Amino acid sequence: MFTLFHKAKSRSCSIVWLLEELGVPYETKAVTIRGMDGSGAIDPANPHPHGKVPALEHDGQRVFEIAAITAYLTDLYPEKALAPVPGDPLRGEYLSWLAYRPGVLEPAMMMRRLGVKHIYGAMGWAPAEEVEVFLNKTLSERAYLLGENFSAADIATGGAIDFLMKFKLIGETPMLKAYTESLAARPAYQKAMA
Ligand SMILES: N[C@@H](CCC(=O)N[C@@H](CS)C(=O)NCC(=O)O)C(=O)O
Repeated sequence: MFTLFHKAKSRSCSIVWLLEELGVPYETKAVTIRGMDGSGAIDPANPHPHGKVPALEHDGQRVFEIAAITAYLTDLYPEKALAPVPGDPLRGEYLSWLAYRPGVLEPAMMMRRLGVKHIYGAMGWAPAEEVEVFLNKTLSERAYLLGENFSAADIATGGAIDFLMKFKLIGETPMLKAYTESLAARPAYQKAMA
């Protein structure tokens, strides 16, 4: 059994969506998180070291960070075909897209919103406009991040594009809109967001 430490309308919805796509049994434990103004405190019931969501417990293991949880779960269920297995020619691309969300996409968009000047070489991500060009070009060439088939990369990083667009943190283009609409049409997405 998986226990997901979760908060509605937060990033942990990505993992609810993934668990629904996998169709495996899980339970959610609602936790509280600190507010954007710094109010509140780390919920002691949450195993995440910084009191964030999502965090997952499974067989005595603690897994935190969406990218890590996504890789952990898809590795456990290769037969669900939501991710290329080690040795598959798309494996490297898959892992790259998992890392892209927290390592490039989110910081680039957040820093732009906060008005922080991009510093090449110092910052570990590309400027927001360059990230937008790359994502639009990628999705003009293929239906999903890995090609013509949906994968868990579309949940982790595609889900972030969806989330960033809702909050107007990333430019809405016909390409990104069509892509996120195709994700939102999935029954597992709808169940998770409800
Ligand atoms: N890098 C983390 C981000 C997790 C995260 O920041 N979650 C937010 C909710 S959307 C949170 O828990 N915020 C509370 C806090 O920062 O204390 C991941 O990808 O899992």
